[in-house]
Amino acid sequence: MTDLFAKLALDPSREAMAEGAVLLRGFALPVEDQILPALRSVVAGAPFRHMVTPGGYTMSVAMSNCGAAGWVTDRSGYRYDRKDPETGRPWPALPQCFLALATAAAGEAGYPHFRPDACLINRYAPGARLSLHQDKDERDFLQPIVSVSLGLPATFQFGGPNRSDPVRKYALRHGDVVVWGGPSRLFFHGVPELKDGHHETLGRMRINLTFRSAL
Ligand SMILES: O=C(O)CCC(=O)C(=O)O
Ligand SMILES: [Mn+2]
Repeated sequence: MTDLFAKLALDPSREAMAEGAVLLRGFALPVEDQILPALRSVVAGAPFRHMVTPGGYTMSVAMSNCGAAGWVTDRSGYRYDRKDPETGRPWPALPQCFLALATAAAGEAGYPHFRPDACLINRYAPGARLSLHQDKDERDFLQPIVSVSLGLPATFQFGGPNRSDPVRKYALRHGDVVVWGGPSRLFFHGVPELKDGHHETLGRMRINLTFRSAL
């Protein structure tokens, strides 16, 4: 048992998902009053849009970004771009409370040196989904991914290094944070179709923030 696994065994709000991957239940709840207004101001400057994959498929998840770089896709490929292609302007800065939440979650999961420079913001309406994929457009795979769930609950599928590996399913709720890095940094993951429902603060949607060290 690694030190991290030993520590997790003592705390019921922490679930080990794989080596290097941990689910921190409710970790964002104490700061949701800061996160939600900051999110509103980010998306006022960089509105949600449905991007197109290189294969020509329009994604069901609407996306925006903040930070020094943003993840984008279009017919020419997937990449990080310092400018929002919709506005031609730099993405809104990473709010201080986003940075504090992401670095605290990473520290809790055993990655004390994580300094994200990109935050992809996903908005799922009922029926939206994100098929199984790896996060592999970042430059430094030694840095983890920190993923914050807000609003409607979702199922998170977390597999292994190959697309065909079996997936485990986790019910992610408002305020949950998943961190994966180290041996599981490139593990396949995805979100099947969001079920309809109503969340008391966000209504009929799920928002996910994923923090990356991209540049
Ligand atoms: O919405 C989620 O929980 C996962 C999002 C994700 O995997 C991504 O944005 O790359
Ligand atoms: Mn991903």
